[in-house]
Amino acid sequence: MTANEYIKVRFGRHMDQCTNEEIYIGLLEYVKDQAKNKEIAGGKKKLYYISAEFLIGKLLSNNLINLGLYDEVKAELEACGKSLAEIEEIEVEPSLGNGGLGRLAACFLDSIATLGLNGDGVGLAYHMGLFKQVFKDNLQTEEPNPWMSDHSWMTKTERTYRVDFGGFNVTSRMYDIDVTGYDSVTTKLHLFDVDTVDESIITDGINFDKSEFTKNLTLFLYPDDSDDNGRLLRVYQQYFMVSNAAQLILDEAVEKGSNLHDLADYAVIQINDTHPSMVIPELIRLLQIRGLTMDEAIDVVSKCCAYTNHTILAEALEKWPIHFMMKAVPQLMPIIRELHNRIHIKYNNPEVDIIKDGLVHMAHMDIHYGISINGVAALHTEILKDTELNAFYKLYPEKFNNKTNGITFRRWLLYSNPELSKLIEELIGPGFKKDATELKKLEQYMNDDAVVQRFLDVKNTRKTVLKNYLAKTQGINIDDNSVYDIQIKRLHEYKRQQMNALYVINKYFEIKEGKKPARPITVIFGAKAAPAYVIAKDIIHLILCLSEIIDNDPEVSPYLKVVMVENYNVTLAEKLIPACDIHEQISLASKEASGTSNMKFMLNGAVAIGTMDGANVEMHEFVGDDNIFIFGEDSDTVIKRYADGSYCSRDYYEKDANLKKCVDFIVSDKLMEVGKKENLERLYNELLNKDWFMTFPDFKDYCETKEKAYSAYENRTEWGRKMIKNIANAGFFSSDRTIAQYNQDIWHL
Ligand code: 26Q
Repeated sequence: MTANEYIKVRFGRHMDQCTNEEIYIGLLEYVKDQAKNKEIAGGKKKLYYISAEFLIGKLLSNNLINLGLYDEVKAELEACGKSLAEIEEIEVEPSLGNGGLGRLAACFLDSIATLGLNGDGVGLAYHMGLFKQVFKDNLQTEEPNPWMSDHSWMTKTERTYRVDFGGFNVTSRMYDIDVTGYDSVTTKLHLFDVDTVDESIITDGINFDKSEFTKNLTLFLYPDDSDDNGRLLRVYQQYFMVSNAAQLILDEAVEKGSNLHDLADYAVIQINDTHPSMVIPELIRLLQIRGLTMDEAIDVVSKCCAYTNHTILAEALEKWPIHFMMKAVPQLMPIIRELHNRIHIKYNNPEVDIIKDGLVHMAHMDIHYGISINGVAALHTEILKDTELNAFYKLYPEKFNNKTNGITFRRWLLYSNPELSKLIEELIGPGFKKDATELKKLEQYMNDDAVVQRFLDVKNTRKTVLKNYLAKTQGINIDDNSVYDIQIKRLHEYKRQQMNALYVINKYFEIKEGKKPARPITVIFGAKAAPAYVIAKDIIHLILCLSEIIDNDPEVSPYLKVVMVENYNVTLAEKLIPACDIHEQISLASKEASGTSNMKFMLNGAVAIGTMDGANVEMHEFVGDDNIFIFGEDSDTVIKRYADGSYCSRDYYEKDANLKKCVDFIVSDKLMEVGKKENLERLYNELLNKDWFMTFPDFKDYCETKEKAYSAYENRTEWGRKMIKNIANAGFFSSDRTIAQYNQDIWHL
């Protein structure tokens, strides 16, 4: 049955007689039906990828592509005067993640299904997801972001579990989303929820009544990227997630014939950062209830669990106070104490203890009682081994391994950039869609100027698409003849959006002084700040103020524009990335575990300006000095500087007149006209007295390197060659490669 026929049966009317809403609902149900008919991945052993976040993005087009229905449905729509793009606008993007970690989990599910592996995702069905960002008076405000409706990708299942907390219990229900592999089998994303969640307890913005956990358990995703505010609710959420996961895992294993002593033959669990770490004591607890001794249960669980670390920021490594645990999940504490005691006696080394100073160190538990610990880029894994987790590396060198992150090319090339996909296919055939390393064949065209021009043309097309999209959706007007310089990621000091803002100020002064750029520059930011992260919100404020000042200055605005897109999310990323010329990957070396937007930009023919951090290091290795703009101090220098405590931002400020001028501008009269004194002064003082992420030492090099990049951009053909070099070498960063490595080294499915 075609989509059109399906819709006719469903609504009694032909597609061209239906509203866009009806067509969307019809297509959603059609696709769900088609997915149901696909083979489900099978096998004795199953992977459970447990994650507090799955930033899946919109699913309609993604599923149509993966099911091989995209062209057909697009044509059917066009035949009745509709475009898939307008139907897609009806779909609401679920915001079930903060950023990189959540989007990675979504890319991984796509690759697991595509590679035909028997693996499911397990997480939570947050009703409001992460907050929706709204700008008011140049400040970020937060609003709830509901996404569930009667017609959604989630299907209610009959599976329910009882989850016990200190003093009360809840009944959960499992909802499933089909994960369609590309021309392959399907797997599942299981999201757990409770029926008692009450959306009416939200008061203003994203504030809500914190007193009744039965009402707020899955209401919101904890809106925090690596700033640990240690909230009790998060412990409740995490336990709810892992208790459901553990019950599901044991039930499915038993259904397949496990006697539970052999659980490791039936299940392997990937713990996505420490958020699901309580699955270890919970499984031990449940196995004891089902008849195993403590010794046996610990032994079984220790063979099933693997942990991925996504950060080296010490403040983001979860450590829960014992009194939190005693309140929320008292039944786990005796088990955690037992796990701790065994380690304490065995190693007699406080550095590797699980319980210290009244805190439970979740990562320590994962490392002692798991089969694997992996970092997410080569440099990151080396830093974990050498410094952050060195004491553990000495105990278990064989457990440590690297799995450099990847992205799904289905969403980030085939769907987001059909023009580029088409050009690539014309040049090297369709093989790259299944084997990303085939992109390497594009290098043969680097000296063919006519082909190079076609890559430049595709970029121009996408720049115009973005221009129109921003005009339509956000009322922002940009010049598609300008160079698009883009930084999109969570707002965090270590990612250094503030350094990019200082560069904007530097450029503003240059233009004022008569030094005009060869071509207008559009600097685009997209970032949400955690609501409680004061300085991050001040940085957003600075960027929005700069945008206003420059827009209203006729001397500067023809040459420079600053844009901060509102409510940056997956849907916006899909528009921004294909249109980008230069992408900013400017974290302080050693701080960004990997980064994944860097890979998406590379694949779409943008050139990076970046530090030797995270996966940038590997990108640089692939493309060489001529095709990426590297600057700044390296991670060894930075790590040493932290160790000896020698950094003093004020020294740099006083010695570098240009830097001083840019920093002082933050608290100038000009800024105060459009901004808030309190916010701007706080940011200024933070930079001057602390600058914990060392923007000042890198600032001069950053400015000079940006000038080099802008000037290289003017040699259009040479730039086109750089674009091709980047696209041709992006194959390694396919999540299909990453997942194949997880399977080979850890999961053994
Ligand atoms: C921790 C404690 C309490 C509350 C919240 C949190 C919390 C929430 C989200 C801690 C961390 C996160 C998210 C981290 C994250 O997204 N890390 C990113 O992971 C990507 C995928 O591996 C990497 O590419 C990025 O470098 C890394 O920053």
